[in-house]
Amino acid sequence: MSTSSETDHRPIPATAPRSVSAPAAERHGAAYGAALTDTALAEHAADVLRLNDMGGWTKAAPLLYPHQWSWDSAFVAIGWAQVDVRRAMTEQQRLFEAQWRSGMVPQIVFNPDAGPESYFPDPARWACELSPEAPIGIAETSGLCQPPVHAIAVRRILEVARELGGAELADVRARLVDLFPKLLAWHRYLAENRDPDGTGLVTTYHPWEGIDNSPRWDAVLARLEVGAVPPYTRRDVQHVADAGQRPTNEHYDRFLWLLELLKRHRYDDAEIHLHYPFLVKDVFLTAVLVTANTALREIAEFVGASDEDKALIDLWRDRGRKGIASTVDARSGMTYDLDMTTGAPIEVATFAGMSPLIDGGFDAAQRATSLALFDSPAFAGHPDLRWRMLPSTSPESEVFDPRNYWRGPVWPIVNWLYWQGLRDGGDVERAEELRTVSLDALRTVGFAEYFDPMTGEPLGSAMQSWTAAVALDWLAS
Ligand code: 9WN
Repeated sequence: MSTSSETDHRPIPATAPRSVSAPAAERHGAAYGAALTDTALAEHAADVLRLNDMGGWTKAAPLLYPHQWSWDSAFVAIGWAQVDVRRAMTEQQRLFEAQWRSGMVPQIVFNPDAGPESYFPDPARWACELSPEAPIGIAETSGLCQPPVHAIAVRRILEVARELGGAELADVRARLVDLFPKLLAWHRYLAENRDPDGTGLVTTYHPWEGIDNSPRWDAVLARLEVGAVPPYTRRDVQHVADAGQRPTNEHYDRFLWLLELLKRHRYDDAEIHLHYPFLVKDVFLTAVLVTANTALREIAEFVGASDEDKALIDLWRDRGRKGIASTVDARSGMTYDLDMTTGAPIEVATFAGMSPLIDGGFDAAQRATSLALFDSPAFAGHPDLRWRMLPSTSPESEVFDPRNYWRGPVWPIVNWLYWQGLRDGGDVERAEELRTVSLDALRTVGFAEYFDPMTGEPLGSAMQSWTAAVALDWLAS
């Protein structure tokens, strides 16, 4: 498999040798081929993980993302579990070495060998040493976090280890005893520091906390009064075929202005909640935390955690479910984020609107409403979609843009989370259909970061680790 270009989404036929160079004309929209066998697809996916493997941790993508990203790393561990279960555990342990004292697991753990030009913003711009909570001397990180997929990943690792038994299971068990308190501290950070009023809803501070240029943030970003942002050079646009697949410069200025404000508050959660202009109760982040708590509860049982810890996890999970229920819009049935500055719901039709489907334990009637929306023409049931998968923004929305990042393209990892929630909630047939079409899509699109929902054109980075990882898990499930 060539590593020459991250925009090189060229096909790999079932019989192709690993290193081939393809003409530029083949780069986009080309098919791996529906005929690719499951074994060959799994082999190619494992190759992507090996290609991005930095020895104990995995780059999110070869060039665009040369560091360890938090939720990428969790998905990556889910993929590694199918290749090497011990390596999967190491992935999560390495990430948690960079955990902040507050419990926060940082969005990015920087590779000290990659150099300041490898990605922007770099550690100097983040200046995390301003916070007494940062892991100074241990790792250089960013000062934000991302959705807590980690306990979900660890539960999956445990499942695989249980199937393997023997030395593998013993190894995973020993390492889990060490990791469990760190996972608990991470969930405590989200449940307390990111929800000081105990609403059950997690506050997000920045688009970089996962869903970068989603139209969910447009109104909040638009009303920011952007002050002096120190000069910067974007690196991201150098690694994609065209800048139209990435956030605009206007958005980048706003992202960086928010970063300046976070630094002024020394990344202090209490101060941020009082004085900062981007505070959104995030339904997607919250729903992921709910299902991560469901997973953590199972892990707690396995490691023999105290009754007190188990009760705490139950409390966080139940509070999260209630929080999500409070965001359901009576008219549309969608769950909407809450803009804490105005107190108003953010009524934009994105994948986050069906968040009750992400955890199997949400109220059955609400799940039915969410599933009907999921399959409606507003989302996966839109007649022009190439595959019946969930696009990041509704194709019926006026802001839908099928090639721009989180404003329309399909993200396989998001579909993986919905697939898991459908399965766990008992919508087994729908889950199975989603798994099958997702694999069909990946056979054709390859392991692109995201793709055009209508044409299937691969977009963003090629050889994106987490896309390969979910393919491996879907193949094994
Ligand atoms: C900023 C690594 C990350 C993902 C995010 C995705 C994108 C980064 C960027 O890539 O964000 O974190 O530079 O655009 O939006 O979800 O974790 O894959």
